[in-house]
Amino acid sequence: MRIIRYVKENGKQLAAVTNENEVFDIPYEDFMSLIEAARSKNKTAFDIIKQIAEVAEKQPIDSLQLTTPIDAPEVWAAGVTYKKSKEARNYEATQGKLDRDTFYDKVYDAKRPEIFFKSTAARTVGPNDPVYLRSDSNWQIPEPELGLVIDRDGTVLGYTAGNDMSCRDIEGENPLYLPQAKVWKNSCSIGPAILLKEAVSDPYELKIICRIYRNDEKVFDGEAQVNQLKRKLDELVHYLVLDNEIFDGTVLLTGTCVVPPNEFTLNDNDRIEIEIPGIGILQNPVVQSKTVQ
Ligand code: DO4
Ligand code: MG
Repeated sequence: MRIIRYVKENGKQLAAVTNENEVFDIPYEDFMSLIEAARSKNKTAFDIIKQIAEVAEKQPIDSLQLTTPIDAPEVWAAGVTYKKSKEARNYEATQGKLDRDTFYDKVYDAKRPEIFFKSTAARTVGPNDPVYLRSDSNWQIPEPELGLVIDRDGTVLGYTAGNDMSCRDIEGENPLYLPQAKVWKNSCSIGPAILLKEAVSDPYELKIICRIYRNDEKVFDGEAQVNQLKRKLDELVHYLVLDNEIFDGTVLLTGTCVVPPNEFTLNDNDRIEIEIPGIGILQNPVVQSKTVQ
């Protein structure tokens, strides 16, 4: 069972999706209200939804205008958590020479993971919203990642898909440019749904698939599995919350393991699909920032 939000004439409506892709409204304002209601009844969110499902009127998901499944107050991201990401970063940092060890090799093996601030609710977009390209970068890619939805204590409440849009040239020029390589308007998307933690027996079995289309032709297709992660998900959450103040509904992106070929860069009008089976397909068109009015 997964939770979505869609736009209704009178505002945003929280809803649940059955395994048959049928949607029914649930009477909570947002995802955290559902969690709080479950906690106050000593139940899981999954139990509450199952009960509502028995009597609820259902509609097909296709006709709905989806939005972010949660207004995540902050999105944080872990980096260099997969070998594939380390290799791609080494290519950037050595201008393709791969002739020396870098700080990416060090962080991949270090006890402390890389965790950085990625986005705020205002910068984060949902399904079908455009993600923007920076106007001062010529090498940009989507980073398809598993997102953990956590509460203020770091308890994992569910899983979503996320896109950590990245500028490989800016990051490769100087690691101190990381915030500029990672954070700008519409540089992060999440969705289309939150898969409840109780519905997932082993998150390491989740697959992450990324497809990129240009003029309706597929120009990239890649896939990986969360079990290729170098670290444990709990370890990433531990370092995020340690001596930090984290808010209910924060999303932690857990790093990328699907990287397009080094010669690839996103173009205006491309379309990105990030699929995590069980969560759904997060689709976003790509728009060049300077064309945005
Ligand atoms: O070191 C820079 C960021 C790495 C990252 O975003 C990732 O591995 O997903
Ligand atoms: Mg990333």
